[in-house]
Amino acid sequence: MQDIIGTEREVQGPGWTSRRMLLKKDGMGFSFHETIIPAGAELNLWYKHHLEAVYCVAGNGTITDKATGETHEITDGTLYALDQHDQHTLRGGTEDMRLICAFNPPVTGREVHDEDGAYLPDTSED
Ligand code: 9YT
Repeated sequence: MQDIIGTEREVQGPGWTSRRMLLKKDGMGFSFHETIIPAGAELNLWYKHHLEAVYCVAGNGTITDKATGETHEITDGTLYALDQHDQHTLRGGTEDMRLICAFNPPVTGREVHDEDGAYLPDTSED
């Protein structure tokens, strides 16, 4: 992780910082990230083109499933899996939340969140 901080593999947006440990170009078939959600942040996300599993290893927060309105607490040891391209809201809690995330298909590192909080599908060859 020390090798990634401060490089192009560390990416920041409003309410998140993400360190991409594995990207598409690393050839694993998935991408693998550490994402920090600061206390009190709110993110509206929708990975329309990706499946995502997220495991919390520190801090706390919540996730709300926009389809059902259900909110789940997230703390050290919580896993959530977005297998339905679920629209969701992620909220930081009282302490910065540290999340380990895997994406299938892998993120290339060039995506930007669109107006829905989605990443566009990857059409690149590398
Ligand atoms: C928590 C979450 O959705 N993390 C996704 C990874 C992050 N947005 C990134 O690396 O782009």
